[in-house]
Amino acid sequence: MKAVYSPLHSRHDGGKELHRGELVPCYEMPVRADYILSAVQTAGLEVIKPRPFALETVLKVHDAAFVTFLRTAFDQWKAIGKDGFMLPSGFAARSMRQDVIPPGINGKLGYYCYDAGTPIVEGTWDAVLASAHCALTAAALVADGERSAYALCRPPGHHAGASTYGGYCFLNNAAIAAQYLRDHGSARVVVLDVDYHHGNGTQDIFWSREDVMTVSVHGSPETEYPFFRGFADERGEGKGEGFCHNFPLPRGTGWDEYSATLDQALAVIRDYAPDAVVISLGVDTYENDPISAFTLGQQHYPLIGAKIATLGLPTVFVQEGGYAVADIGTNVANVLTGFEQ
Ligand code: SP5
Ligand code: ZN
Repeated sequence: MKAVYSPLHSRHDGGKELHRGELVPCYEMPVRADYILSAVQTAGLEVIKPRPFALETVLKVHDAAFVTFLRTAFDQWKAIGKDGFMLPSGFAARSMRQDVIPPGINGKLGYYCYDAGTPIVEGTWDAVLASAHCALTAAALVADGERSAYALCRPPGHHAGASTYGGYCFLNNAAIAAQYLRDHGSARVVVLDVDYHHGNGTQDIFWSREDVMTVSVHGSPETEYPFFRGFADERGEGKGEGFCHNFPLPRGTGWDEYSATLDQALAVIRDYAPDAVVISLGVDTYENDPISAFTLGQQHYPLIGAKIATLGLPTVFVQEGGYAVADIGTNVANVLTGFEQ
């Protein structure tokens, strides 16, 4: 399997996130990608650079004004004399108007962003676009006939909606990859999200669609981020009704329950009979993850890969979360080698 990697990811660095009432260095840090790169090279994957793609590939799933905001946000920040990192200081919550896009940068931040953990720095857009291009390149490899490909995306993407960002995510790399597969020969695509956190952005993007099913196994939003999405009764809407499946699990979930739930998710996918699958691959389900509460061990990640392989489908792996940095590379590589065996 090929791995797609861009060193531009490191341009997204230097921000802080609000965590339990304190501004702390971001858990989503550049060294994550360094560990993953090293581990997938050791595992024998061939590492290639992303190809460039037209911005239209991104605009198929994201709102144009939102993408313009992401591209120009830091310039607007500098124009008001600021530097460093950008976080919003007010949100369009219930009872606030949703139809007004504020002209100023501080208002815009609160309009498009939904948490205080996802700073933008000067190099963020360069990294975000390169990350999307990694996902698109992996999707193109699979659309052109490879059995599978791995996109080493950083920043991650699955919390980014059509016109919203948060959860360390800006553009939804997995959704962009799924849409690319739809446009290049796959009539039905599934995004299976095994990150610890619910893939609310991916769900949002495909909520009303029957041609892309979203399936997510994650920590219950009753206690876990993103708190307001990811419940089992969310099933999609309109034409998309019945094409969204959520499997929330309680804190403390270990391999036995996780594995049985993943089997249920895979059964739903088999029933749908897609032409291809995109895996939102987070390894924050790991027992030593600093912000998560499942108890999977290193030995379980090859088993996840092997289970995904039983679908027998063209598969695009897209990197999402995982914050136990010393072990993140091993855990990711273990999923990929477990898939290939
Ligand atoms: C891509 C991804 O994995 N994004 C995760 C974003 C999570 N951000 C908020 C984390 C809040 C963690 N709170 C820890 C307290 C646990 N009780
Ligand atoms: Zn996560």
